[in-house]
Amino acid sequence: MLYPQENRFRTARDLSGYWSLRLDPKDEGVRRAFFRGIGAGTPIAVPASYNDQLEGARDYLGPVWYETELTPPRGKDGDSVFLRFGSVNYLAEVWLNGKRAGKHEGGHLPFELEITKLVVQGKNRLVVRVDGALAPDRVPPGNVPADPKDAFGGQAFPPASFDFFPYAGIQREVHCYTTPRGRLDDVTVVTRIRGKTGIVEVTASTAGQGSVRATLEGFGRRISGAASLARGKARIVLEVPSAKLWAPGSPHLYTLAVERLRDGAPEDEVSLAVGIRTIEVRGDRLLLNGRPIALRGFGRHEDFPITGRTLPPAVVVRDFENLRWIGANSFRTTHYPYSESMLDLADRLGFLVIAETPAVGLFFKPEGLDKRRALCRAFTQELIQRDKNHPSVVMWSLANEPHSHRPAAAGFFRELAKLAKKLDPTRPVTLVSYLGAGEAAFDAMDVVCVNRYFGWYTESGEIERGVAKLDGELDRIHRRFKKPLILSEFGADAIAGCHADPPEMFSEEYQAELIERYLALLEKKSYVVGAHVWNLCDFKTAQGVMRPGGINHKGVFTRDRRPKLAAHRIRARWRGARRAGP
Ligand code: ADA
Repeated sequence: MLYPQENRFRTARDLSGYWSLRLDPKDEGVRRAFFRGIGAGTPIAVPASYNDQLEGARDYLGPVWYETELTPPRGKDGDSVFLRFGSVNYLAEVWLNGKRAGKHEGGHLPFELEITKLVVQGKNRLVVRVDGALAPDRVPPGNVPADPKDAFGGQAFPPASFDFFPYAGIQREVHCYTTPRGRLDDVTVVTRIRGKTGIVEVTASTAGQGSVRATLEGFGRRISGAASLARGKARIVLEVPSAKLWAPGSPHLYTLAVERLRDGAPEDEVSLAVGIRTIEVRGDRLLLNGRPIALRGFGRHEDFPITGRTLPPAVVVRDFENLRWIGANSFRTTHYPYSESMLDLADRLGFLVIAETPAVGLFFKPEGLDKRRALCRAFTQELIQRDKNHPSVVMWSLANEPHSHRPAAAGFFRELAKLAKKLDPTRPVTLVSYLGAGEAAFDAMDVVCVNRYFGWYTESGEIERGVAKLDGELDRIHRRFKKPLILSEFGADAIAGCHADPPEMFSEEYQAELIERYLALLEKKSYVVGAHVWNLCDFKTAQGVMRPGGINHKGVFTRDRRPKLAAHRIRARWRGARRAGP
């Protein structure tokens, strides 16, 4: 899905700012026609979760009503006008001037609604109803009755089946934008390498007759090609001699301009950044541009005080600065797609991203399973459609820690892996499991990702015993699946400022010692292609006996981005001895 852009054919307006909000605890807003105007509302910042902005709204998960005034950008006669929401969590229904524009289910992924026939020049009233409720047939699920076999339900408030706060609201930018009559609907870029030549294959989709021209510029080169449209598509292959490849440390980006032509005259144009790189699995290795690569990095959250699930740009910049400082080259978008601007920066700065769907805490009891399956297919499709052109995205993660004990799980993920590879045959697919050798779904994956907390949740207080247990188990998992393995989560809670010598649980020393011992073990495993510490930063969770102050303290940085002892020790390791290993 193309991000809104402004050029000679297109206009876009960002609707960020102060909207009005009204809680609707009795769910009477539709009956009282709030969609014609919500009446008495309170100022609310968009984009941002609403939970921490308003007194008394923290644990309220909807429905809420948003309202703002929209003056559309001035396009040309015959243009189409769209509304695009970067993310609304969880269910959004949209009205313009009292008329229904559409709806979308699922947070963290964009959706757009055409409003050409609803919008007027001048002032329009935009109203959005948001329902952030937790439910067993949603993805991610919540309000799931506790059942040790299926879900760690019941012990958190709000009752999420996942370990992060269920922030809700309009959490990413909203744009109103226009496209010309003969608009480009989509562009897909695939890159290959032949010797020193980069191959950039551009596929453009658009309706009607005519042709498409693609022009790639960068590093003193300007290479152009064109192709006629056939059945709504045009495919152009550009060859780049002595190409500057994209990789961490040298994230070379070209600029691609794609024009839609009719009788030789341009009618529409979009531009995007292109990184020439390849990613593939070969035996036990993960190869970037044909060379073994190891992922050093973190699981994270889009999480910050007051703004909730929305990271202010300055915090995004700070997080990348901290990732560079510590010597990381990678992160996983745990446990949901991150913002497009975050991935644009990962492209520019050279980070390897495992892009994950919002499927966390999935369980496979028959009730609601068909709905969860349909949502997982939709979200996988929406994720790949949104992020397929980012060179930084090197792998798709279909889920985090599904409760795969039930037989239905393996088939569920086999189908999902097939869908992902059909949509994007160029990237490896993975699943992140806590089952390990018992995760039958790994048979359908290209890479095996495992989360392990030996020495924390089990072997508590005994790092040595935990590491020894991990040593044997990783080998067992590799013997079973014979695929590259990423330890996608490991770590320990450390309350910043809590110190103990000898180390003891919840002290910074214990966290640092455990992480260092894990990293030392992973360096010895030739089939380990990645180490992602859990977590880059402390983050907000639901309330529960394991989360003091409603915070998960496994960050190696605090929630306000200050380094703990573990951050310094990891930095010494990752920046001290540069090697291929994680
Ligand atoms: C799991 C889960 C994380 C977090 C972590 C922890 O691996 O994937 O989201 O909950 O455990 O801190 O216990």
